[in-house]
Amino acid sequence: MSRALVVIPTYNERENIAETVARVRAAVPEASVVVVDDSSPDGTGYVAESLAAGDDAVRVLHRTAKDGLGAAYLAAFHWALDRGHDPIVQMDADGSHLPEQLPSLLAALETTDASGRPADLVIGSRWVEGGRIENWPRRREILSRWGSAYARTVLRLSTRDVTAGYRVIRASALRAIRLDDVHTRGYGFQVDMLWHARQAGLVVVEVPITFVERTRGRSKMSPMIVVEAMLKVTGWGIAGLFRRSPAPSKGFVGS
Ligand SMILES: Nc1nc2c(ncn2[C@@H]2O[C@H](COP(=O)(O)OP(=O)(O)OP(=O)(O)O)[C@@H](O)[C@H]2O)c(=O)[nH]1
Ligand SMILES: [Mg+2]
Repeated sequence: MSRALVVIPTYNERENIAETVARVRAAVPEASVVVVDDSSPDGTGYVAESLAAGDDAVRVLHRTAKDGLGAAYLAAFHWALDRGHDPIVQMDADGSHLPEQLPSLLAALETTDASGRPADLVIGSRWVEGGRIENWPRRREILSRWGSAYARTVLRLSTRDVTAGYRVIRASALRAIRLDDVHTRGYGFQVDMLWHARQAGLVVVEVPITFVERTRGRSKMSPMIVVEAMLKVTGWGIAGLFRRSPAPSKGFVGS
């Protein structure tokens, strides 16, 4: 039987991982959890193992070195598909994505677009009506909004929040996306997935979330990660001009 799987990538999240996993288990007890840890020097992997030891629904994937968020997710996606999980949830470990909002994201998979097709991919969105951010400096908000607008325009996406990391995706949609073609390892991975979703003609729905900036642990965001994402988006946009691609999927906002 298929079972929802919540994937939580971690790098140095020792102070956050136990609370995040506990809140996920409480909010969606029917879902399994996998923590994907890149041998965090702070011992996050050991903390995750102790959580797994006390709960059959929690597993840990240990990777040998820090290899980026995208690489961690791709490994977890293959792992999830091999085990028949459906749907698959992407969630940060640092408390930014509220586990309590996951039931509404999962429910939004059932919303249909104008032609009656159910959603393949649900985005927990900061930039649709009802979306909120807590504790972000103004310049961080401007950078994120501007980055989303740039990628949306260049890639002709209809999604408002293209870098959002809180997502639910059907197993069938992961199979429809050629994961071997997704090469972005850093922050641009989320945009890369949307770009592939668009090319696969998937139905994308956005649900407003409240995003809470981390209060513990350190961000892994860096100027280099932003630059990598911008350059990649520009490259995909130029490549897209020379390729016939399907009409933009009509993104819509669920309740
Ligand atoms: N496995 C793995 N996880 C990572 C890696 N880089 C980041 N993460 C995790 O991915 C999630 C998002 O990373 P953050 O550092 O919070 O990035 P962010 O949300 O863009 O930045 P902040 O808003 O400043 O927190 C967190 O759970 C991180 O621990 C990585 O290389 N490998
Ligand atoms: Mg974060």
